Amino acid sequence: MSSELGRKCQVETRRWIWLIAVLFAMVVMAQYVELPYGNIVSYVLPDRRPDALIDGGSLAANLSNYPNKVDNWTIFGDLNYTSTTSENEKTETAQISGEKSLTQESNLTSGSDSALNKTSLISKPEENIAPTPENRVPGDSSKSPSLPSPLMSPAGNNLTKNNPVLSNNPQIASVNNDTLDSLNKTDGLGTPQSNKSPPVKKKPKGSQAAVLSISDMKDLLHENRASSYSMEPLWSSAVDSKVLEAKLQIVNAPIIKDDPSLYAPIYRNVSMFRRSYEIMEQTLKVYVYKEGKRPIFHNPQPVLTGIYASEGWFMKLLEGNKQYVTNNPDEAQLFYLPFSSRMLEETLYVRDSHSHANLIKYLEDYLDLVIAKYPFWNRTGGADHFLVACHDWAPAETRKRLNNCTKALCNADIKEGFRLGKDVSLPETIVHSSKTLLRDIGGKTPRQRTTLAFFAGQMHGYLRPMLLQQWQDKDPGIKVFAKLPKSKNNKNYVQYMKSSKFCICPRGYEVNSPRVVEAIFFECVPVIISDNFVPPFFEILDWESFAVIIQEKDLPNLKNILLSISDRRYQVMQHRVKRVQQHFLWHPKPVKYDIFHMILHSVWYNRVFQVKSS
Ligand SMILES: *[C@@H]1O[C@H](CO)[C@@H](O)[C@H](O)[C@H]1NC(C)=O
Ligand SMILES: *[C@@H]1O[C@H](CO)[C@@H](O)[C@H](O)[C@H]1NC(C)=O
Ligand SMILES: *[C@@H]1O[C@H](CO)[C@@H](O)[C@H](O)[C@H]1NC(C)=O
Ligand SMILES: *[C@@H]1O[C@H](CO)[C@@H](O)[C@H](O)[C@H]1NC(C)=O
Ligand SMILES: *[C@@H]1O[C@H](CO)[C@@H](O)[C@H](O)[C@H]1NC(C)=O
Ligand SMILES: *[C@@H]1O[C@H](CO)[C@@H](O)[C@H](O)[C@H]1NC(C)=O
Ligand SMILES: *[C@@H]1O[C@H](CO)[C@@H](O)[C@H](O)[C@H]1NC(C)=O
Ligand SMILES: *[C@@H]1O[C@H](CO)[C@@H](O)[C@H](O)[C@H]1NC(C)=O
Ligand SMILES: *[C@@H]1O[C@H](CO)[C@@H](O)[C@H](O)[C@H]1NC(C)=O
Ligand SMILES: *[C@@H]1O[C@H](CO)[C@@H](O)[C@H](O)[C@H]1NC(C)=O
Ligand SMILES: CC(=O)N[C@H]1CO[C@H](CO)[C@@H](O)[C@@H]1O
Repeated sequence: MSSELGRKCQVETRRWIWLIAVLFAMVVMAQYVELPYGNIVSYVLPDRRPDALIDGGSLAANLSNYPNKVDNWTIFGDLNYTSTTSENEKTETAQISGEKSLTQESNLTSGSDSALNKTSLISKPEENIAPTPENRVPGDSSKSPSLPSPLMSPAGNNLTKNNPVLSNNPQIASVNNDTLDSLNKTDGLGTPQSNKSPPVKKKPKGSQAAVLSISDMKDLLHENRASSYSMEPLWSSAVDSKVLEAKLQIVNAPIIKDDPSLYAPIYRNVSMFRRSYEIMEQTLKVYVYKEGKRPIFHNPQPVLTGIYASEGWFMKLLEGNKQYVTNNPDEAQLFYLPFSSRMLEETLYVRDSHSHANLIKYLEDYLDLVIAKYPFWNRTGGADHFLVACHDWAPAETRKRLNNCTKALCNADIKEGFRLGKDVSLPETIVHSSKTLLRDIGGKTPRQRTTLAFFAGQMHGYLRPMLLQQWQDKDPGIKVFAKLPKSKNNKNYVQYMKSSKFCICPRGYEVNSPRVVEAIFFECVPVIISDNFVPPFFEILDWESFAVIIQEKDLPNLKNILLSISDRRYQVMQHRVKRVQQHFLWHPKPVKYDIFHMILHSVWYNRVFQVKSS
């Protein structure tokens, strides 16, 4: 009897030793494989060698700080996710009992379960099909894959190193600290990150290194505002004092209590937004350079439909605008470079050349022309100039000589050099027909929305295959498809968007996706899964109040995260989605607060806050 027990014990002990050995090996492996990632850390924290990763103790010691950096609605992958709510939310939901506690919690040990599941799922062989025109779901982007180019450093590292926002910012450093912590968190549980490799699809190295939460982005926005990018104008102009005056008025905006057309909870600061918008209406003048040849310049027509429609519609509506456009550049606060990044690609890209050097050259020649002919760029170093570009390549195409101007970009990726407080996250909108811009708008009431979460689209990038592997046919509430059955007018897709509670917007090849706006269009709460993506109109809208933002690594927890949102909270969010919708709609003739005005406003707003008050 006792000997049997002893034998059992022995077996048990051996099993344990074996297990520990395996765990140890996995941890070592993990660190080995993650070493390249250490580089990015060493750039940011020069005194921390990559192998500091192995010395996890001191890092782990500050795990307790980690939740503080976690944003209210940015979820860091613990089952014990508890939402916090904003001030507004508190009053809105005051009458609701049973709403989750308002404190932020992150159960650091509870991750093991999900992490293990993640591991087993990721190590499955890739089983996804390359996108073909046939399996393209309308409502999906038909983007060209990323170009390998010297400009687009495949490792985020160099970008981080060279990016003034990233490299000089203590905020980022602390994010890196956090990331190290979270790495240890997973490793400590014997769940090797190394199982991430081979990744399902090429995932940029170091992409986990500095994932900015929404609250990190907010901090960065404020810091960047405090330390303006722009130089002193070479000589002063009458418009400078106007812009400065606008800034003072916005900062000292009267508090508005109720404006029926602006629902306060969805804005960062509704008073400032309204004041800024009013002053824009009263004073903003934009000069549109007349130079530039078609079809790349002054040619919105071909870009009014499809996934790049934002740049086409903006160009069309601005060039046709009487209120804001001036023919007198001396009275302009802003200068628009009227090109289409879509037409640039269409016209000049040599198929399979994998180079866009000629595209960049074309834009820079244009800039040289404008610089030589007019004094305006030189006066501010380009700080009062802007461009609006929706193509994936636009950040890379404008990273050198055009860098000083404000860029409104669909591909609003911090890692691609997007500068909070200077650049504008341009909503990517998909337009099927320029005649029926608002067709099918709206959706079911919260109660009628029977599907928990929905996604359909091509397997662009590394994340969507993971989404499908993890959630396809796994759960009746989560409907994810690579391909929906064909239907007239895309009816199936639209029906799902209208009758799902949450619409999943995972990144594609790049961070942006037309789904974010689509979800809002169909009054479905967007679930953004795209690390370092800056959501549209970030400087104005409080995204966490109406959208769910999940880090890519938390994909395995998707369902738990969504289920942790109470019915009441869901209703609040869905109502806000409806209220924010007006800002994302195109109209053949622009209307107040619509997407055209919001784009212009964000460019204006950033310009105003860039001006130095000397
Ligand atoms: C952890 O952070 C706290 C405050 O943020 C700091 O005082 C402490 O020294 C840190 N611990 C370690 C081990 O660095
Ligand atoms: C979540 O946290 C609560 C305490 O706040 C604890 O009782 C519960 O067991 C945790 N759940 C999980 C899954 O970790
Ligand atoms: C959550 O939001 C509230 C109000 O916006 C803010 O006071 C609080 O600091 C936030 N908490 C975290 C952890 O970011
Ligand atoms: C964390 O989760 C574990 C089990 O998953 C549970 O035992 C523990 O109580 C939780 N801790 C907190 C603080 O929620
Ligand atoms: C992990 O997988 C097991 C079984 O495969 C399942 O019971 C468990 O709920 C999963 N955990 C999570 C967080 O998905
Ligand atoms: C990093 O940036 C520097 C300076 O811009 C450049 O010379 C170098 O080639 C880049 N390295 C990589 C690996 O991209
Ligand atoms: C990172 O965290 C450590 C403690 O874990 C702290 O000593 C160090 O100052 C932090 N680094 C930065 C850049 O915040
Ligand atoms: C909004 O901005 C105004 C003007 O700067 C300020 O007085 C007010 O306190 C801000 N409101 C919030 C909620 O931050
Ligand atoms: C602007 O500056 C550039 C370089 O300093 C110079 O070549 C150009 O002539 C200037 N433009 C004007 C209109 O003076
Ligand atoms: C960009 O701005 C800086 C000052 O902020 C200025 O020195 C530089 O000449 C500008 N570049 C161009 C191409 O105008
Ligand atoms: C690999 C590693 O550094 N693991 C550490 C992670 O953090 C725990 C404490 O939470 C340490 O005990 C581990 O050594």
